Amino acid sequence: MPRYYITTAIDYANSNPHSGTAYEKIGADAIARWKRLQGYDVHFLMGMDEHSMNVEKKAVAAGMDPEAYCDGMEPKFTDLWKALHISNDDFIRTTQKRHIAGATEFFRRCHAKGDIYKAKYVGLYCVGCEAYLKDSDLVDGRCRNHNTPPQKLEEENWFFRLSKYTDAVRRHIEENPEFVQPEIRRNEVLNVVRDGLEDISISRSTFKFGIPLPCDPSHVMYVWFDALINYISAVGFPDDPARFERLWPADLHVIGKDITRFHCALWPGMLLSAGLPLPKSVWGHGWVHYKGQKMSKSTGHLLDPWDVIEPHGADALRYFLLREIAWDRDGDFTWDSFTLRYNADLANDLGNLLHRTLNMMHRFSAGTVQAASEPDPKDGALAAHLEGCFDGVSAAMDRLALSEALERIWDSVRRTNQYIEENAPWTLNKQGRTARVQTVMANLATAMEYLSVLLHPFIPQSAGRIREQLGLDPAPGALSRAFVLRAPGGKVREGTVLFPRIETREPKGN
Ligand code: ME8
Repeated sequence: MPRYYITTAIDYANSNPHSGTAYEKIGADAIARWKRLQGYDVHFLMGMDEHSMNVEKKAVAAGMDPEAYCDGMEPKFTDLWKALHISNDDFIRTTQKRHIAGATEFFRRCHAKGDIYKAKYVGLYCVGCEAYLKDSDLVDGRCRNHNTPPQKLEEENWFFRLSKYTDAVRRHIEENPEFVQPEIRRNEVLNVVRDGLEDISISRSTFKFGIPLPCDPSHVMYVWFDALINYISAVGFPDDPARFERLWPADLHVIGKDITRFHCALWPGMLLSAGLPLPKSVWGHGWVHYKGQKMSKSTGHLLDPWDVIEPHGADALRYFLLREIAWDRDGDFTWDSFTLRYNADLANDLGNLLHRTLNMMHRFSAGTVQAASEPDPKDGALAAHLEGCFDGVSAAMDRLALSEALERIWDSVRRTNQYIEENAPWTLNKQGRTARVQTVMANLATAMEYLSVLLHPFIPQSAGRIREQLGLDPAPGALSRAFVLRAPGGKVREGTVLFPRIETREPKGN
């Protein structure tokens, strides 16, 4: 079985996850689930990034030891990921032994290669970015990403000779178009790399919460140098070479657009220095805005995912974010657009389709799938449409066009509703055309099953409920293009409402 190793960014432990960080995990989950359906042996990694100045600050303010503070933060992430049905296989924390061992060994290799040296550095540091800023990163003297003034830092630090890898990284990006995606991110990174990469300070002596450098334990490792290594320390580097060999290089790092440079310039430079292969692909997704404004941890303008999940279910949030915000660009969450999409797509198109199908199965077909003994060209047209949908979804998923894949599926949901209208089983029933009614019902039950498999990566819980109501195992069936009519005899259940219609209801205090 071919393997597929997918990762997301590991979130800073200093604040709760929000709908932007959740969007990333949901998108990666849809990809992981799709790959599993395709038969890949998927390994899906997520985690928490702990050795940051902001984490230490928060812990000190709370009068806590930073690691104990992080222990308390872990469930804020893992509980949410569970509630969202994120199917990660592993969750790494950068304070874990396996990671510390990996980061220490990695550092040693770069040091042995002659790529680490000590020097004095004076620069403007943004704690939000955990990075020194260049003039081009500033707008009116403030960080472009965080709108906060940077701190002037003067330190004698250990540096990583990233400049040495400028040409190799540039060539790699130029020669491997899939390495940085989407195109807009690739162009941004290429501009940065073509300007020349500068050596980067990778240690701190002013702060203690971090991994001590093996060559100088009075310094701790810079949080980005430390954090990027999670992708390999989680899969056996350096202590389990067989596992590492099997899983590395990763097939896909899913990250937000603000951290593409770290993943596509620094990380490849680090890996080249350590003599390790580069990941196959990095996808820098866009931003989720909230009510037209960028979400911000510092101002608290955030959409709390629980405000959607608690009243409306995880799939409502998953569906909205994946459908409304194309995976390669920014998009906005407003309560009005959420309500519109939920009612139109989930409650009306999909919920009604299931409800009508099950209702008619009970009224006209004794709740059982009967033989399709009176076929009609309309059935072939529906089957052809669904098989076309399969091709469209597969092609979109190959390009990681998640929203487009959903668009294709909904096209088929509506087409299946249209099949009901054009066959009008209630009229056929009145006319006593039992064989034809049962044929239509068999086609409908098959279409719903077919759609449930395609829906699984995006709305896994609802796809499972659809299958249960159809009398099937809730786990998704095999992914197969062929529309093969269900064998007679299967029983369906009474329909329950999958997505009750909602009124716009913005939670108080938002
Ligand atoms: O950057 N919309 O952690 P983080 C979409 N620890 N994505 C968003 C977003 C938004 N509004 N806000 C944040 C870090 N993200 C580092 C990563 S990886 C080795 C280290 C994304 O908690 C962001 O781009 O600030 C990043 O990919 C992820 O959420 C975690 O952000």
